[in-house]
Amino acid sequence: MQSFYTYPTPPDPHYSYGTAGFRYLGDQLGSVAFKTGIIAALRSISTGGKTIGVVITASHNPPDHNGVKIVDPMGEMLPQDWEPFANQLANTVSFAEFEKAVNDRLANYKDVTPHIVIARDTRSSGPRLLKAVIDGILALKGKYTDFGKLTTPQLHYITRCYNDKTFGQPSEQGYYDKLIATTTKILQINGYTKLDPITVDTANGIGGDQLRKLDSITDILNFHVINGDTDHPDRLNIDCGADYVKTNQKLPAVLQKEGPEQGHLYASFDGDADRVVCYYVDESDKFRLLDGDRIATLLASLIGGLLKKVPKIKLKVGIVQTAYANGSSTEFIESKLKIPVYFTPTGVKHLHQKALEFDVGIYFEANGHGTVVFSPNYVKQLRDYQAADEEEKKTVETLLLLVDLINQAVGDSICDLTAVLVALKLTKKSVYSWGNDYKELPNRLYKLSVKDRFLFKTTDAERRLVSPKGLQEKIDEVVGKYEKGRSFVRASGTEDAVRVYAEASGTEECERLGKEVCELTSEASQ
Ligand code: G16
Repeated sequence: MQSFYTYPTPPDPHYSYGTAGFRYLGDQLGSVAFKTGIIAALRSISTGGKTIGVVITASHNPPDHNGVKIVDPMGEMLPQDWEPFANQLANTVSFAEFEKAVNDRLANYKDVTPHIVIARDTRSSGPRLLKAVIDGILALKGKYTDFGKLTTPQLHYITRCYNDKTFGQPSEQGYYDKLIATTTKILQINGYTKLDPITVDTANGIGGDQLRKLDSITDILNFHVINGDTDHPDRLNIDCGADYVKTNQKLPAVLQKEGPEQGHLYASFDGDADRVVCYYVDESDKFRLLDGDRIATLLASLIGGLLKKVPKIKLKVGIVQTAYANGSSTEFIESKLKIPVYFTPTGVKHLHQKALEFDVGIYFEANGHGTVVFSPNYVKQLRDYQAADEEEKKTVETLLLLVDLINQAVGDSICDLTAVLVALKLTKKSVYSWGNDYKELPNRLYKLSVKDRFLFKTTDAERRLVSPKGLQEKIDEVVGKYEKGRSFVRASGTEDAVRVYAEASGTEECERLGKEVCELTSEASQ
C-alpha cells in the first residue's frame, strides 16, 4: 500500500461520493482515484471475489472535470451503505489513518483475489486517473481488466456479464452483438427490416465513436452522428449534449447555425452516453423537446399497449420520477396511461432501486437518465404463456425481447434510443404525435453558485427544504401566487452549485417564479 505516497491527499479534504460517484477537477482527483481502486477491490473481496466495475468519467460536466464511480456485480451502482466508508477513505490524509481504515475493512472478509473491470471516457485526465485506480487495485493484490474507452453503460453491461453468464458476452463486441441481434429480431417478427434515421448529437464524447462502430457492423440502425469529435477532448459537452439541450431548452449550437430539418427526429447524449433526450422542430419552426419524461411515457405506452393484447397476464407496472418531472407528464401518466407514479430523490441509484419493486419498473429523470427494469416474474409469466394465435405469439415474443433490448443494468443512451425508435415504429407514432401526447408546463432550471451548497438540505424526495431555516416557507408563499406554480431548491451532487427548478402555467409566470425563488435562495445563502 506504499503507493499511497504517490497520490498524496490534499490537506483538509472534503471529498464526497455524490449523486454519481466522486467528481472534481481532473487534477484534484489523483488520491481519490487511487482510493477508488482500493474501495472497488474491497467491494470485490466483500462479495467473495465477484467482478466490480470502475468508470472514470464526469459525464455531463466540463472537460477539465473528471470523476470515478463504482459499479456493483449486477451492473448497479455501489450500494449506498458503502458510501460512508468511501467518503471516509477519500478524506484520510495520513498513511496510518488510511492503512487502519483499509485493514479494519479487510478484517471482515476472507482472503480472496478481487477482480475489477475499468473503462473511461474521452477526457484528457483519463489515462492519469486510470493509472491511479490500477495502483489502488494492485495495492490490494487485485486483478484488473482495462477495457479502454467505453460508454458508462457498456462498462455496467460488461460488469454484469462477468457475474451473470446469461446476460451476454463480457466484451464491447458482446454488447453490440446483443443489441443488434435483439433489434433485428423485434423488427423481423413485427414485419420491419430497419429503424428510421435519426441524427444524434453525441456531445463530442465517447457515444459518437460507439455509434460509428455500430454503424460499421449493421444496417438496421440508422444513426447519423453530429458533435462526434473525440480527437479534441476540450470540446466535450461544449455547446452540445443532453445537458445543454435540456437546460437551455434549445438545439445544440451547430444545429442552430446550420438549421434543423422540420419534423426530423434528433437526439443528444451526454459525455459518457448514459442519458439521452430527443427533440424536433415543428411546423412553426418551434423547438420541441422530448425529454426523459416523454421517453418514459412513450415506452410505457408501448409496453402497456402490448400487455393489453395479452390480458391474462397480470403484472405490476410502475413509473418512477423525480421532482424535476414536468407536472403535465405526471398527470398524463396517472390519468391517461393509468399507471401509478412514485417519486425519489435525484440520482439513478434512487430511481433504479424503486423501479425494482415492480414487474415493469419504468424510471426516467427528466434530464434523460433512465431505463425499464423487468422482474423475474415478468419473464416467467411471459415464457409460460400459451399463446392462442400468431398475434399473441408475436406480442409475447416482443415483450420478452424488450428485456434484452433495454439495458437492465443502468440507463443507456444507445439502448434507450434504440428502444425509442422501436416504440415509434411498433406503435406507428409520428414524432409530432409523440410531441403532442401532452402539453408541458413551462419550466426553467437555474444553477446558482453559493458559499456552501451543503447548507441546503431537503426532504420529501427533494421537494422541500429543511435548511436553511425559513427558506421553504418563503418559497411556498411565492409559489402560491402562480397558477400551477411549483418550485424547489436542492444542492447538486455533481457540481459545486445549487439547482432551482420552477414551473407554472405560463412562460412569463414561470420566469418570474424562477427569478423570485433564485433571489430568495441567494439571500438565504449569504
Ligand atoms: C448524474 C446522475 C443523475 C443526476 C445528474 C445530476 O448524471 O447520474 O442521476 O440527475 O448527475 O445530478 P445533480 O443534480 O445532483 O448534479 P451524470 O449524467 O452527470 O452522470
